[in-house]
Amino acid sequence: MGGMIQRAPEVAEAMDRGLPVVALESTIITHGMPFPQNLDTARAVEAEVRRAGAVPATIAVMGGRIRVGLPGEDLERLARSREAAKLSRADLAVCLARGGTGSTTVAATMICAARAGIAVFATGGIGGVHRGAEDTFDISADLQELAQTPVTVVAAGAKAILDLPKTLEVLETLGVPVIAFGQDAFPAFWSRDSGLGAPLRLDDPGRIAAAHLMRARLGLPGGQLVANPIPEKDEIPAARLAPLIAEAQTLARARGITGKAVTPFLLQTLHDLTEGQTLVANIALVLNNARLAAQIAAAMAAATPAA
Ligand code: PSU
Ligand code: MN
Repeated sequence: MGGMIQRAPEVAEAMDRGLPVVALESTIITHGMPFPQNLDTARAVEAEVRRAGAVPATIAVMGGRIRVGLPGEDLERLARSREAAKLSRADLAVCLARGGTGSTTVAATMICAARAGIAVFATGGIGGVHRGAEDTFDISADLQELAQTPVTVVAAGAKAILDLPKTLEVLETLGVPVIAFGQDAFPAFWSRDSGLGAPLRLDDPGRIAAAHLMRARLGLPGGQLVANPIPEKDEIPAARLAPLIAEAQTLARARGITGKAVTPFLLQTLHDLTEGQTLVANIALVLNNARLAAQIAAAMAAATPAA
């Protein structure tokens, strides 16, 4: 992977010593939250990973290179940027070939993390099957990525703006383990309970690490989705959000929002409709995911001999 991937010195050193490292994505920074909360959150998430005993590696493409671990000034540049492209599996190579700059979605972050040798990644919520996908065919590339790239992704479920039953069905078809942490229900991002059961449940970060390693031993491609419910004190009840999500959806359709712009538009609209409450919850759930990811990475490091 030579010069294409540039690891921050701290990340390279931790990996050489077999210490736990947690990958973090950057689309949540450029397209998921407004400035300056995006920058504050990115910094707080990194601090949370450290507090939990792992080294954070925020991933983005800058100047035509995959950066794994961003020094403070680069993180700030990205958070302030209005030009950064939202990169998924389809765009990553073109952006690199052009020498461009972009933030990585869950799918692209998984690819970069795997190439860099990082197995655990924390985000807010994965993309999934959008409502109305039977007409639009809008299904996030995040789902396919989970089926082929060996990274354990810790998220608060899939975003509640999605069609969650269809998202779970597609994940099952693709053979992706969907593991709820510490509860039976599949969480719904801002809320702890989507009303749907999760296919699998584990209560111990060590077991989640063991399941990841077991998949590799079986020769199965792909990763795992760990669905970590938002802390109780931070959640927004699903019933309160339901009509607002419907309203945001109607607005998106009326404005002709399609493709990559859909998720950022819905998140921003819900932020406005709740006077910022969804953003506060989003920040809380990402921090919670960072903590669990660090624990899983620590368990994985303990179980894996240093290279
Ligand atoms: N988690 C958040 N906010 C976000 C995202 C995740 O709390 O904005 C981003 C991730 O990068 C994810 C993307 O991959 O949303 C989904 O985009 P799409 O639906 O276009 O695939
Ligand atoms: Mn999409």
